[in-house]
Amino acid sequence: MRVLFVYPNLYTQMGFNHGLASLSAVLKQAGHETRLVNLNENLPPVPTHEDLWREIVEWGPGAIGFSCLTQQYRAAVEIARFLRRRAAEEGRELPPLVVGGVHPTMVPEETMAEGVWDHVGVGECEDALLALIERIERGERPSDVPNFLSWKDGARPEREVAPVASDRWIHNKVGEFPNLAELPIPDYELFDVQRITDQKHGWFGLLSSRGCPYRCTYCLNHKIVDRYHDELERPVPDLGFFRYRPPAKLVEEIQWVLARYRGIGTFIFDDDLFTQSAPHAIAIADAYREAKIDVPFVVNSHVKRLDPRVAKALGEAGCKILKLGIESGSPRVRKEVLQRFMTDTDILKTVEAAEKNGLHTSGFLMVGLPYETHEERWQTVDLLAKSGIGRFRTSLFFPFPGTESHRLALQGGYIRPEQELKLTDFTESSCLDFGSEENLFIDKLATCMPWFVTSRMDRFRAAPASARYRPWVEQVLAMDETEWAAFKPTVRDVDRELALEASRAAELHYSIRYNAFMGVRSDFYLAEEQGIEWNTAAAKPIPDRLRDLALAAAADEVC
Ligand code: B12
Ligand code: SF4
Repeated sequence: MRVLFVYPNLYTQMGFNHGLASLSAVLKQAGHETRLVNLNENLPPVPTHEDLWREIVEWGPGAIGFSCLTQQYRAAVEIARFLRRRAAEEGRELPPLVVGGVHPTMVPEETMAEGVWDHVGVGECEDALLALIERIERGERPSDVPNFLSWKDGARPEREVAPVASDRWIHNKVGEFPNLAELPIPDYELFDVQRITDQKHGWFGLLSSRGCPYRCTYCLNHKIVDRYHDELERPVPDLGFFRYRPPAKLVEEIQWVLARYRGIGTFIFDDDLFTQSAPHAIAIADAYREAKIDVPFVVNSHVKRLDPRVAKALGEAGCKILKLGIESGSPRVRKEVLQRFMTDTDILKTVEAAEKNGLHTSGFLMVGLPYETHEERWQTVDLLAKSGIGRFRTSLFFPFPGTESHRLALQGGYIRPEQELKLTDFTESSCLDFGSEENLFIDKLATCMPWFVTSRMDRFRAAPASARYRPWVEQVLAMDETEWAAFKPTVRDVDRELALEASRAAELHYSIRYNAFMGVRSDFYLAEEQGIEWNTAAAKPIPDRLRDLALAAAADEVC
């Protein structure tokens, strides 16, 4: 049967979607045909709703599958409503509309109550979607396929129904997690991967494992585990949540990818927690090195899960960046609000251990957390300054529906509902309200975090750049709302100037690089700008390295 996927990936990062690629590979392996309509403004021309309708009429799929995260969900509903209207106008029968992905998984009842979907997929759906498609192909209107919420007897209502009206649909239990050792290579060809890779300057996402043992309140994993635990009626360790692709299969996939696409400069392992199992991480790193894959890579790690042997194996295999969730510098907030049980010492030691092995460290931060005091926000700045981390990515906290953090934020009265619905991207503004003064401070902090951190580095070690950045931070802090609104658009230009002056003076600092929310340590970005391997440069002490780099930068300017 023909299955048309729709990825309403609007107003967000462009890209590839591992879930859709995996679903498509499984369907194709079973003899079905798939196509994708990928909606992203970075991949113009963006197909219009009419284009999508034409594709449906001309290609004649037997089912249409939407995949969405939360911020893409409203766009998906709008498209689905359009298709229903269009089909009615032309008197055509619309194939079943199926939706899956993170958002439907988190709030399946709400999604079903929308009244627009025929089937709502929950959790990992490789086996489930195949089963559903085969039943639809046989002319059935199934309502008993695991992982799906489906209308009783296929009787979808004409309009939205209250979520409590669940007597109208069947909420089937989830099936087992798919076995990654048996899944085919993801269907990269579903996407225009070459174009995406070119646009992403050679960054290419891979997945070597699924699952994570932690229960951070802002992440989907606690909800997934609870659902599988309740519905499969097994203790959590027996659910088999953490799975990985066998190293040989992964290497085969990487070699296929390298032979097929040009210009791949860095692989990003998108696994939730690449270093979770030391034997797995070492086996992958060793297989990567032994296969002589000459492409640097990036992994997600965890402050409590970086075995020294893993750090060493990763460094030797060509790992360039090791990402760590830090989120808040306040141990209280980490514990009570985020359920991240780690001390400041754990964070400092892991950063140090990684950098010692030539791994550039990258920290995820969330600014504007509920229940965080003003002083605790400054603790984040100080922890970063103290750690000397390689880079950090600052996001404004956004509580995703269905997570514990959403419940907490709601309970504390922090959420502005109209903002929550409006936001398509949480890098630009927050949907939480802390009062106008604190909201202003949070915006300044999120925008100028590299300046804040640089200005406090001399609290922990000799750091001449702190004196250079401090007056700017003071100036920013003194601005009222109007002054800040006028100054904010100039921040990146000012940052360039400041960074240039600090580099000329060989002063270690953080600068806004790559995008508006990334602060990068100067020894790394200067090495990169000059085509010097940071890993090699890292062998020298930082002051020597900076002097070399500043000299080289000055020479470049003269030329
Ligand atoms: C890799 C990743 C990325 C990658 C690639 C994103 C992608 N779309 O694939 C990049 C770096 C680009 C990225 C960016 C972002 N991400 Co991200 N990302 C992840 C991560 C770590 C893994 C996703 C993954 O590949 N999982 C494995 C695959 C196999 O699972 P899957 O995609 O969910 O698909 C399965 C099911 O959902 C289902 N399914 C999926 N589609 C469909 C369709 C149908 C019809 C059916 C039946 C089933 C179905 O079956 C699939 C196969 O098992 C997740 C965390 C996680 N564990 O999921 C966060 C996560 C998805 N990201 C998240 C966020 C917030 C973002 C950003 C908004 C961050 C930002 N501020 O920019 C952007 C959004 C970009 C975008 N539009 O995708 C959140 C989403 C939360 C939410 N409620 O929406 C997550 C869940 C992390 C979290 N905080 O909990 N991300
Ligand atoms: S460690 Fe990362 S992936 Fe695991 S639950 Fe926490 S946020 Fe999610």
